[in-house]
Amino acid sequence: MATNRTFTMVKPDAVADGNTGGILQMIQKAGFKIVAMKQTRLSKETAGAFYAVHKERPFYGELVDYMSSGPIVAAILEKNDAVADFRKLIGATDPAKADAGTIRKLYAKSISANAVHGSDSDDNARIEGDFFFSSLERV
Ligand code: IDP
Ligand code: MG
Repeated sequence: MATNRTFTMVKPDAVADGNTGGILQMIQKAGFKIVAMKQTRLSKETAGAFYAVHKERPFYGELVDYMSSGPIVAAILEKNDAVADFRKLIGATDPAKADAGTIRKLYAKSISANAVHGSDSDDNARIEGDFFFSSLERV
């Protein structure tokens, strides 16, 4: 089914390295419109809540520490087939397995510090967008 919104974050390593602009340019050139965007910083508590679905995974503690280690840029994106097309644009979780031309191939450092987040379903895109943005913060 064609759906039109997804949620992304530029993760702390990519923001710290000055890659926010390059990543946003790739996103816009791929045809995604920015519906909402802000730079903010997650606490351990908010990072833990955002990634609660991964609570039982062995890397959860590392993930929470990493995602609260510095500023992130959060955004809601709009495009036909937004969730699936954005997953294609970012590439595999592990940058060593990401296709050439994907954001993670270009900017990710490791399977943990992998430059960007992308929602994995329409339901999660809505939940994740609502986690960061009020209706007043969207166009
Ligand atoms: P995704 O971001 O490609 O959807 P998920 O499996 O949902 O990947 O994992 C969420 C995040 O957790 C990843 O983006 C990455 O930052 C981190 N992560 C995933 N697998 C590992 C791992 O094996 N070691 C360390 N961190 C991981
Ligand atoms: Mg995921």
